[in-house]
Amino acid sequence: MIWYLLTVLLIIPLYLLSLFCLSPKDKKDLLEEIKWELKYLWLGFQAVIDDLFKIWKNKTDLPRRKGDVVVMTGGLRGIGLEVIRMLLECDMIVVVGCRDIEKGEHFANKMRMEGTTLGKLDFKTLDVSSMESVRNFAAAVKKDYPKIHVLINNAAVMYVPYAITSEGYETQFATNYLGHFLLTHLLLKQLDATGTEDAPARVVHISSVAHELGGINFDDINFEKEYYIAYKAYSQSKLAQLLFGLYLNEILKERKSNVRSYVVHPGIVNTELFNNTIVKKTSPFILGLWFKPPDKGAVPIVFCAISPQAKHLDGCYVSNCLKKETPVTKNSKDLQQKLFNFSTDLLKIEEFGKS
Ligand SMILES: NC(=O)c1ccc[n+]([C@@H]2O[C@H](COP(=O)([O-])OP(=O)(O)OC[C@H]3O[C@@H](n4cnc5c(N)ncnc54)[C@H](OP(=O)(O)O)[C@@H]3O)[C@@H](O)[C@H]2O)c1
Ligand SMILES: *[C@@H]1O[C@H](CO)[C@@H](O)[C@H](O)[C@H]1NC(C)=O
Ligand SMILES: *[C@@H]1O[C@H](CO)[C@@H](O)[C@H](O)[C@H]1NC(C)=O
Ligand SMILES: CC(=O)N[C@H]1CO[C@H](CO)[C@@H](O)[C@@H]1O
Repeated sequence: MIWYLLTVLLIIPLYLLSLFCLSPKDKKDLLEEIKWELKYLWLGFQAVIDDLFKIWKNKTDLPRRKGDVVVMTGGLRGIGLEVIRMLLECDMIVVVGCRDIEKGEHFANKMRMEGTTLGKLDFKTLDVSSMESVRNFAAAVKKDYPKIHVLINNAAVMYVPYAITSEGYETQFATNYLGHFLLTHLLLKQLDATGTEDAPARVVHISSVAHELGGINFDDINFEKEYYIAYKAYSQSKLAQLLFGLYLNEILKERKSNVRSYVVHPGIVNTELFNNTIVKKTSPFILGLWFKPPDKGAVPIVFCAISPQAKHLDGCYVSNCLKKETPVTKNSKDLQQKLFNFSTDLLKIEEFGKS
């Protein structure tokens, strides 16, 4: 804790020093960046404390679901890897969309050697930041699996340097949100055909507390005009996921569909997602000391994906396996609809879920 504060105190003078050697515009941009850095440090601090008090709520049952199919994006490290392990314990078929299939096979062998014998793993190529790759992945999944019980939108990048994908989207927006929006659209029919009234199929979106700092930059979604602050773009992408997750559940209920949508904050978890943060660069041991280990981060995700006890949490934002209210969950109907319309327009989707 002391170290955390010391790190923050160290960073500030460093920033102030660099302020002296900049032009007025650069100064303004840097000040804005510092503001975001501090906002994140404060939010992260609060979230770590929240986890410390509530981690005992980390329960999930692991019901036998022999042969049921889960599709998940990203999962060869961090939280996703632990989610896979738990789903295999339930004897499920886990279809993982990842960029490096060989790495997948390697992990599969390792997991088998470590004693996970149940279930089945299937790796398929997916770069979720590319809409073309998402379409190919969805087609390959549908071909092999007419039934899909759960979709987990897990893959993400955080605080990456500014880059625009070949299709013209800012990387964090494309990876964390838009690719998953499209994937959900493309697999919804399968999910719908699989779910029943008693046991609806589930879509689980992994959002983050970071959504609390975000806004949706509709006029400049890719930060082409505005100065790019990686923190701001990450918040935007995680807010977008939350808004979509909440709205999707409303549409599904309206359509009397047998699919339900959940949004999860896994906690502040020690993974490589933090590679680009100042805390990890300056004092990595803080992560090991204070952050949740990945297997604990996986619990609320698995809970929302398969636990009968989570049934009533559809359409909620879930943290430490509990429903959590934030300003966004309380009051964002218009924003949800605006983003939904914006996204379907962007991707030229005529009717969501009908493909
Ligand atoms: N860690 C936390 O404290 C925290 C807090 C709140 C929310 N979350 C959320 O939890 C989820 C899991 O994060 P994590 O902490 O486990 O992160 P992580 O260890 O960095 O794992 C991210 C995963 O996403 C995959 N991925 C990234 N870009 C991809 C792309 N373009 N196409 C396909 N896969 C891609 C990575 O695969 P590669 O091996 O191919 O890179 C990796 O498997 C994320 O949605 C994150 O936003 C985490
Ligand atoms: C994160 O950092 C570790 C240690 O420096 C490195 O081994 C790993 O490849 C990095 N991962 C990512 C995704 O940048
Ligand atoms: C979104 O689109 C629907 C249908 O086209 C329309 O009725 C609604 O007013 C739009 N909402 C917003 C906030 O743009
Ligand atoms: C499912 C799971 O991981 N449960 C763990 C929750 O935390 C308690 C206390 O740390 C552990 O004993 C449980 O195994």
